[in-house]
Amino acid sequence: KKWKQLSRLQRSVILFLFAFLAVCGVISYTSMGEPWKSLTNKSLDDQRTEPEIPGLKLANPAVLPAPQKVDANLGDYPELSPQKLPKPPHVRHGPSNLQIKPPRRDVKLKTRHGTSRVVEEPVQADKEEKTEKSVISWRGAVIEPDQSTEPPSSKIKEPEKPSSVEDVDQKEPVPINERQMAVIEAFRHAWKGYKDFAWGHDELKPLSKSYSEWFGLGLTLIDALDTMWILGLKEEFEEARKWVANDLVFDKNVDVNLFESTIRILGGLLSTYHLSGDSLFLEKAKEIGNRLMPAFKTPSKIPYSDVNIGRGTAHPPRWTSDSTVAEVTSIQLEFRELSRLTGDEKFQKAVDEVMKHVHTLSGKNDGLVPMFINTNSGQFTHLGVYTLGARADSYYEYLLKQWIQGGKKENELLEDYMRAIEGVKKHLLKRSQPKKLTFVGELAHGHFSAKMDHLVCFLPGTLALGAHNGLTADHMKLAEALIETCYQMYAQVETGLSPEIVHFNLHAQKGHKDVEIKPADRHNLLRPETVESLFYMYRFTGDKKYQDWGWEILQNFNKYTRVPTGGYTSINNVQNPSNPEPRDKMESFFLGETLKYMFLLFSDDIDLINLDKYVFNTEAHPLPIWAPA
Ligand code: DMJ
Repeated sequence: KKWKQLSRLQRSVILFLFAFLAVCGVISYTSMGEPWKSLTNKSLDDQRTEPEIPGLKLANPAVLPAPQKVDANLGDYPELSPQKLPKPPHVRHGPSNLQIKPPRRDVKLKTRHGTSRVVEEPVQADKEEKTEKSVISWRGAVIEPDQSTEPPSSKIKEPEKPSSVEDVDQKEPVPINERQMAVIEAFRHAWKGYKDFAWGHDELKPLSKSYSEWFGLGLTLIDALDTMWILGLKEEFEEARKWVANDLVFDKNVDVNLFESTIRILGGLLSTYHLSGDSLFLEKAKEIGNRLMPAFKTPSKIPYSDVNIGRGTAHPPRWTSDSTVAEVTSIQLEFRELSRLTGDEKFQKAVDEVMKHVHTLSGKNDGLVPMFINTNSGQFTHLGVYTLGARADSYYEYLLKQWIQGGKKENELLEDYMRAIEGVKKHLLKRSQPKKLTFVGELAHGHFSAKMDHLVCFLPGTLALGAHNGLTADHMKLAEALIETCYQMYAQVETGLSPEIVHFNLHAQKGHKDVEIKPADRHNLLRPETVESLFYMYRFTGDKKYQDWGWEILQNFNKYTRVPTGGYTSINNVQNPSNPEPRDKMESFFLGETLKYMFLLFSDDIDLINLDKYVFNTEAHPLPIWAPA
């Protein structure tokens, strides 16, 4: 009625005003940008992490979901208002955008006398990166929020429990010290040799200035990726990353060992993906993971030792249908993590089946396992021989570490681990003369042998890790005794470097040390196990003697294994300081493990690979722990 009473002019003015307001509204809506868009169903769907392999869903809801974008799960958290939306995740496009945080501008060196001085930093700092808030960083490494292993819900609903983002961002970076600088220097020297004479090949031969191939997959380069990341070697990392992007080809008619390629290549790619957040490494990890799967096509589901990654065929060694027990039971951390990341359950299923089967097998001796298992029958073979050394070692290590990786829920793994350590105490532990060193020997058909491989020196670290995770304090006591023994395997030898195998004296004899070395065993391959255990012992006790022991070992590596033109070499004779007989080979684990553990041992930063967030695979590649304990 009123509208009709208005004049024509008044009606036109009112209509014009309405039209004007409507146009303004549309403009202001569209100019709100991404935060608004992300509230629409369409854009939410776009941002949701797609399964990496089409059509496949998460393997197992009990495990942590694959990393998701921070704003991907709004549907699960309806209480979130648009204003609370986190910043969109950082987008990576390639090498120039790699989210590497260099350690710092100035590296303060704490001298052993407590004074400090400033030296040139090992890598260039990047101004832009300093302001990037979406990046979680710890010294020398970065995790994007979408890489965090905590489910988004715990970050949102329990603000009192700091996430790894807050943990790290609020802390002052811990300066690199002199000993860590020495490790960086050693790494660079080793890398120089590899780069100059073996680039893209498996191993450096530093004396002949050439290389050797094992699988033809750039083994040293891949094994060293995460070490470079942790040491803050940005330029070297980027160069290696380019090689992975452009030259790493798995479609090759080549036989690879399932265990070695899993722990070094798959493990190295997965950990580098976690540290750098660069999806290139996950893509490559998926590819090698898929290419290794034919190994599990056996009558017993116990995998064959060898796979042709180009042809997709697998087979046991020529002379037997057996596989090595440590090999088939030390690929689980990697394949389980690959399932979690891809959502493809086949990887985890295959390796879990092996563990379940081994759990039920007869032929164990108080939890100790034989060294071989048949791929046809699925039964242990060569019964009656028990060692914590070659062919069995990492079976024990992975029992504990899988239990930790899975959030300490898989009781069978823990049971098998606890039983095995009781078996070690009952059958394999003895004391030497004259120093009464506790050592782990071997048992062959009821006969004890006082032989201990250097490989066994992983055990003190593993025992300490178990004790840190709530297992009996006895394990820590044993770890302390055993690491002393492993150190003596270096200290009692002329070069200060351990041989591959020692025999302990059980009876005191005049002029004899605890450690005896047979001519066939006096080589040193630059192995990591003692340094690895020193790292765990220092992390958990803070006792500086462990750092000092590691420092002695590094100096002896420099003295007897360093090749002036670049690289380090295995040696044939640790008992001859005037001629240790260089072997002309630098194993990939020297860069992948030995130098990495050295660097971590000398660090006082517990967030530099926090052991409550990461578990190291047996090749020193850190993988995330799935759920908080
Ligand atoms: C590495 O490949 C791994 O540590 C494995 O578990 C044992 N052998 C070497 C290092 O000695």
